[in-house]
Amino acid sequence: MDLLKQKFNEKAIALRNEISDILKEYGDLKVDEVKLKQVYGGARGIKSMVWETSELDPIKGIRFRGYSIPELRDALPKGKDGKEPRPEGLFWLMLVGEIPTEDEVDWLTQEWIKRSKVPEHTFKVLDSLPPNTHPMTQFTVAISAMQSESCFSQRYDEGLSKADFWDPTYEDTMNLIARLPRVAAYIYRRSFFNGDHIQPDTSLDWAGNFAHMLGFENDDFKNLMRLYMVIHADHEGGNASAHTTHLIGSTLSDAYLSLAGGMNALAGPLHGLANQEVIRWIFNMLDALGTTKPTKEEIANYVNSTLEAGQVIPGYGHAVLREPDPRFIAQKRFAEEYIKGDDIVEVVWKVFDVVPGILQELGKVKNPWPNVDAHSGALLVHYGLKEFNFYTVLFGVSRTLGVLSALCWARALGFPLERPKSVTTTWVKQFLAKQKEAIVKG
Ligand code: HAX
Repeated sequence: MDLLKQKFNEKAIALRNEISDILKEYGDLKVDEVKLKQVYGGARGIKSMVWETSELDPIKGIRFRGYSIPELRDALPKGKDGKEPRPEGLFWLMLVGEIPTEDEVDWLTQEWIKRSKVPEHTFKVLDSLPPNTHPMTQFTVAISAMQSESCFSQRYDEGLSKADFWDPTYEDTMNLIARLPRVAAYIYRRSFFNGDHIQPDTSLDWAGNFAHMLGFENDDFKNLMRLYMVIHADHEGGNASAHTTHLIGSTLSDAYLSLAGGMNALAGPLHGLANQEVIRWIFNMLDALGTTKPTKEEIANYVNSTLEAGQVIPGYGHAVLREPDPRFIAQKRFAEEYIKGDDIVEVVWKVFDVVPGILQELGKVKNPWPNVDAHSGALLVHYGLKEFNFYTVLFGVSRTLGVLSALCWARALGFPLERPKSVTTTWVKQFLAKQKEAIVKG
């Protein structure tokens, strides 16, 4: 058993015992109350699942095992030039709750290289799709196609004890993460470069090699990929891609099928696809205004016309956050350090000055601030990655780190099938009638 797997198993056994004791003593304690507006309102804020790898605070934003993004940037082992954190380190942290050493991260890079061979039929399946198929569709098709390699599914068929569910889930997780950069790069090159594919460079780290296979050799772009893969990796359990992966996983679908479902959720414009929508919206605005340097007044007019057309401003708002997203701030910091003065980045910052005030004035938007997707496109465009409909695939590769480490935990802790209760509006009316009756009776 490899060191990471062994560490994970030890931590999991300890936590499983702790949870069992907690539930024995406190299992009947109430942790939440559910209001009718939450029942109709997308279950916002209802505490109803456990997610060990990260936690989201409305004000402070995301914490990965207690570490904020700036703290991670300091604490995690870095890429070649020592600037941006390597996603391998974040995966280690999410999985076992410890900041890894440089050697441990190097080991993980090597381990993923060893596991990175994508089954040949995956490419054939991809090649059978029209090249203009949306890259997210190609991505989920490829993940599903690789399911034929699932260790969990194979061992379950052979007869697997519940106590061992975590073991092949760990193997599936490691294999998937190792292979997805190649799959994503293959989709990119077939969709936009006539299938002129680039072979992996095994001397590079996971994110550096991903950048290389996409066709970007610039060291700063490799740094961007390291940062991008870190900040998009996890956002606690309730977001749509995480929750979908978790829900599907709870049926004991393997990591491939669970992840494919999660990625389909990520492909919605209110979630991960917003990164494509933001940059499109910005370029449409610049086209409409006929300038690459719009004034704040011009931006405000365009924002109002989008709202008047009954559309949302992509990249703004969040179901949980109530302050600017630290992932937006991390990308702003990157832009300030690496590419200050870029026209599109300047536009993103001006939009940031203008949009919150307008959304606040609408009076209904709970969070007028930018989210992660408001900035990412401008950085990618700067380095020449201008195929907007590929952006969510980058998000997806990163998000896999979080949702699959969480799936390992769900298996190790023996979480049951997820099955919340639904009600009908008839039930709601009867419930209200009984409440009124009770009030009248006094
Ligand atoms: N522009 C215009 N109106 C907005 C808005 C925005 N950016 N954000 C919220 N609103 C509106 C909602 O549409 C809703 O209007 P109605 O009552 O008329 O339906 C109202 O404000 C209240 O919504 P909310 O409670 O503030 O927000 P929700 O929790 O319901 O939704 C969303 C959160 C992220 C879906 C929402 O803010 C949105 O649509 N934003 C734009 C799309 C986007 O950027 N999505 C990416 C989010 C981050 C993410 O998951 N990345 O992957």
